[in-house]
Amino acid sequence: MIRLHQFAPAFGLPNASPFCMKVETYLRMAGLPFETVNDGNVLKAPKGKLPTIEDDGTLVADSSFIIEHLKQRHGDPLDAGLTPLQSAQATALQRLLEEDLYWAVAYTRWVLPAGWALTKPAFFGALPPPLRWLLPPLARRGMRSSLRGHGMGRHSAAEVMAIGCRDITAVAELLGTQDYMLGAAPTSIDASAYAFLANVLWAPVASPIQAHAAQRPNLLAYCQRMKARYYG
Ligand SMILES: N[C@@H](CCC(=O)N[C@@H](CS)C(=O)NCC(=O)O)C(=O)O
Repeated sequence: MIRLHQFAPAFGLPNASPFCMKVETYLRMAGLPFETVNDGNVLKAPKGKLPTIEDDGTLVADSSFIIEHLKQRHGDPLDAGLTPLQSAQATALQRLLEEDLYWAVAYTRWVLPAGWALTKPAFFGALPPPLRWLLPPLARRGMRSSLRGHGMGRHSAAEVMAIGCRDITAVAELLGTQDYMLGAAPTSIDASAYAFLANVLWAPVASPIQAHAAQRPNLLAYCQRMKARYYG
C-alpha cells in the first residue's frame, strides 16, 4: 500500500499544501490505492518538506519525483500518449504553478496580516500548548526567509499580487475552453493545476489573486470538474 505523508487537511480543502494535494489528486487520477498519514512531520522527510510517499519500502520525496516514481513502478495511465510538445507545455505550466504562483500565494497566507490571521489558527490551532504559541512565529519567520531567498519576498505586496494575477491569467488563457489543461482528456499536469487553482479559489484567504481567479469562469468550472471526477 502506498502511504502519502502530508499535512492535515485545512481550509476545507483536501490539503492546504498544494504539493500534497497534487500527489493525492494524482493517486486518485491514476486509480492507485493509498492511505494518508496526516502528521505533517517535516522532520522525518528526507528533504525537510512534504509530501513524501512510502511505496513498498521505497521512500520518495518531492511531488514531481513522486509522480515519476509512481509512473515507473505502477504504469503511466495518464501521460503515455503525450506528444513532445504537450510534455513541454506541461513542464512550463508546472513551473509557473509551482515555482512562481506558489510563492505569491504563500505570501498572501504567511505575510499579509489578513491572511496570517486565518493561516495561523488553521495550521497551528490543533497543536497542544506550548507548541501552539511557540511554533507560529518561528514558522512565519522561516517562510519569510524562504520568500526572500526565492526573491518573491523582496517585492512589494502590490508587485507580488500583480505577479500572481499574471500567472492566473496565463493559466486561464492556456485552459481556454478545454476540459483539461492539455485538451479533452486529463493528464498528470491536471493534478498540479487543480491543486494550485483550488488552493487559490477555495481557501478562505481573500486576496487580489483570488479575486482575479474568480473572474475567470473557466477556472472555476475546471476545478468543479476535477472535484466531481476525482473527489466526488
Ligand atoms: N518541490 C516540493 C515542494 C514541497 C513544499 O514546498 N512543501 C511545503 C508545504 S506546501 C513544506 O513542506 N514546507 C515545510 C517547510 O518548508 O518547512 C514538492 O514538489 O513536493
